[in-house]
Amino acid sequence: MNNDTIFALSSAPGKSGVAVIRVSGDNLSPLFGRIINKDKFDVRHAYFTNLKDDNGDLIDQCVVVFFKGPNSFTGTDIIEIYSHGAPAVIDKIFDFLRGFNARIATRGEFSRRAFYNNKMDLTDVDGLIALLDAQTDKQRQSALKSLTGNDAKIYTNWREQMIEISAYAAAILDYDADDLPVDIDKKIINQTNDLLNELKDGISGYRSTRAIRNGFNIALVGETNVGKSSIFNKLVGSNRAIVSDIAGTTRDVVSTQIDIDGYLVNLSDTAGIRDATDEIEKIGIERTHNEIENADLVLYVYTNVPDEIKPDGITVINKSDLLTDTTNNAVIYTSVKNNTGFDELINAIKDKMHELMAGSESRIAINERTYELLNDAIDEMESAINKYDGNYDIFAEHIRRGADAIGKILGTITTSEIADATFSRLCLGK
Ligand SMILES: Nc1nc2c(ncn2[C@@H]2O[C@H](COP(=O)(O)OP(=O)(O)OP(=O)(O)O)[C@@H](O)[C@H]2O)c(=O)[nH]1
Ligand SMILES: [Mg+2]
Repeated sequence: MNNDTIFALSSAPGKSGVAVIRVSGDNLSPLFGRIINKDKFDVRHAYFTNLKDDNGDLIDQCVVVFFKGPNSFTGTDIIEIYSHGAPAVIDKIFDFLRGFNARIATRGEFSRRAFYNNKMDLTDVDGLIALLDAQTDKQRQSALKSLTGNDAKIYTNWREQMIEISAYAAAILDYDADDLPVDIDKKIINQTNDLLNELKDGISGYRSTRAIRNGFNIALVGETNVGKSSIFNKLVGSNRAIVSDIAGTTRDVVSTQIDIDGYLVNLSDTAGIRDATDEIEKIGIERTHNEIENADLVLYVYTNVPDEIKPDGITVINKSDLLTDTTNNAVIYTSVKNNTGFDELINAIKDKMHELMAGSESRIAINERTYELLNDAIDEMESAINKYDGNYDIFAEHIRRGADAIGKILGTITTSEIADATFSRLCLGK
């Protein structure tokens, strides 16, 4: 691994009180000595310095810290420079660093170094990506769990068990029964079954993890003019969607993100469903149907209690100010006009979200990448068990392939495409 000297702005670009510039490389002691103008210094110690260019002109007053590899984020030497957060200062410091043969880092290059220097595995990187994107508290918690190695521990344990099982299976082929533990074949099959159940349990949290990471999709659906857009605006807290008494006002999906109870929610207002003759409205209604399919939760809006209440989703009876009977417990009555029923509606949404999340306090956080690989591992283990006919050769091969799939999740077994795809999702300076 070539650890040439790279640098990047680690804080957000633009004007700020303090900017953080990170430098990574194999031997940064001379550079650090030059920055603080001292031959000897302590690691992990904050030094105040008047940073000067080669002409002796002051660049900025900075605080700098030296982290000696391998005890650093990347495993290489790292210098952190805290300067004033002005674009002109940052540019000048970048120029200064270029003078020391350093180059600007590519996207995700710091984390890539951490990965190749065994400071992070790919599940940690997934966690870091998710943490940097976290908008809500639940997202922060879930990401931190991955980032701090919770997932890696579980995957590593699964992989080790698979390697052990395949090693035993191979031993059955190679050794006399007398030399092997009693009932070894039964034990292998039992352990494989137990492990398979654990993996299935882990993957079952995917839907909720996805909902936490990407947001919970909630769609407002119903006939025209029942007040979907009015409810949408009420929940969002601003007049995002057009409201009018003309049926068929909303013709396209209007979506926005809101925070309900710490969960990120992608709320969509849709075109009212009716037998439209207008071409554009027809397309809008088609989109409504797509939105229902993608939704984790549908709010069905009416102005009267329907004959049939859909068991999934929440049934909302809006314009309750026009009703005399508002006593049906299976529905939520709202009135945008009188501003009533919205606490009940929000509570019902929270309950539904918690229902969906229940049992999903899954042990691992799963994203699209890990979901596919975990599925591969499950398929291989199922094949191993289903195709087992006393022949351990094929059995062991399936388990080995399962272990490889888990190895790919961790990045222990890695193709550069997997790593590249992961790191390119990070920003500069990470
Ligand atoms: N009385 C009463 N009128 C309401 C209420 N909510 C909405 N309205 C009115 O009903 C009309 C339709 O509201 P919208 O929010 O545009 O209805 P929509 O379901 O989005 O309609 P489409 O986009 O055409 O499908 C508007 O004139 C609103 O002011 C309510 O709670 N009570
Ligand atoms: Mg509308």
